[in-house]
Amino acid sequence: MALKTGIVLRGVGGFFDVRSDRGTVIRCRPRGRIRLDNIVIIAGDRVEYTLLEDGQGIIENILPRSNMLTRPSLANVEQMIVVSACARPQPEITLLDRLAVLSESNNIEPILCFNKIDLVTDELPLKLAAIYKKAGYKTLKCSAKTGTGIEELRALLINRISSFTGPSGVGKTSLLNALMPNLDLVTQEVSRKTGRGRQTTRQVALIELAPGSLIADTPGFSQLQLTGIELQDLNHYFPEMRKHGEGCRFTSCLHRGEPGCAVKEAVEAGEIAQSRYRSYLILAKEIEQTRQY
Ligand SMILES: Nc1nc2c(ncn2[C@@H]2O[C@H](COP(=O)(O)OP(=O)(O)OP(=O)(O)O)[C@@H](O)[C@H]2O)c(=O)[nH]1
Ligand SMILES: [Mg+2]
Ligand SMILES: [Zn+2]
Repeated sequence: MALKTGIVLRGVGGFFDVRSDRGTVIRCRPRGRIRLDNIVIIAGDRVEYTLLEDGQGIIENILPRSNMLTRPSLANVEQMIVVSACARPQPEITLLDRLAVLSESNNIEPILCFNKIDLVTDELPLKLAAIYKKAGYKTLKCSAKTGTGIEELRALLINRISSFTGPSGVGKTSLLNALMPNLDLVTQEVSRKTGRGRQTTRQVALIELAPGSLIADTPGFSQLQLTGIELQDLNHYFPEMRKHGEGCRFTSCLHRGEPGCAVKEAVEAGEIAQSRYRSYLILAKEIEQTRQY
């Protein structure tokens, strides 16, 4: 029987919903051999399957992944929408930078999305958005509540596999609902007591926004130790350091006090934001410390 290809949208108790290349969703189970080999199938996987007469499918092979994120598991993501809230909860800058680095190091384009723009009462969140724009990222200011920026967001998602990520309560699921009002996914108010989200989304699933445009709603990636990143590579995952670092006296410059450091000069001249440089130093230290084991 001829093999067909598709993308795994979600796992459901031993079964997988696979989006065929023609756009239909086929309920599949893996061939026994796959289970015996302990191969784990995750959302985003491109698979080959055979179609049975009853309309269900058997997954025969998993095609090589271009990348894989863990906790939650997600494969073949092309861009990461890093969502933060302008308020409720307050933006966590180091976390944003960490998520941006995590995407860049996995060859995923980060897009910095500042949601809840309707709650803005002072300039701080807007300044924050400007910092990321200047650093070289695509940025977006939006409100899932009023609809501001939603069409702009939609345009960025066309024909790509994207994932929402960011802390609990920033409005990832709400943005998906705003993009697709028929979806009606569950969201929950941020706790008044702690000011934090309630970890409402617990599973990762890919949702089809339009033919060929898939988006994952996630509970946020919790495994955020930057495992697998070498200290000397870290600065390449900060676009503005990549750029300014070309002017450093030493090609191996880590921008931590070496003489003739163009990055340090750019920080002092206000060309690179202090907060970004601080995050770089924090993450660099973390990598050094984990390496000592
Ligand atoms: N004012 C305002 N509230 C928003 C906006 N977007 C989301 N919210 C509210 O923020 C709360 C949390 O939204 P969710 O969409 O559940 O957040 P989430 O990021 O999916 O959270 P987790 O699933 O826990 O990771 C809900 O009460 C939403 O109604 C917005 O643009 N403006
Ligand atoms: Mg959610
Ligand atoms: Zn330098």
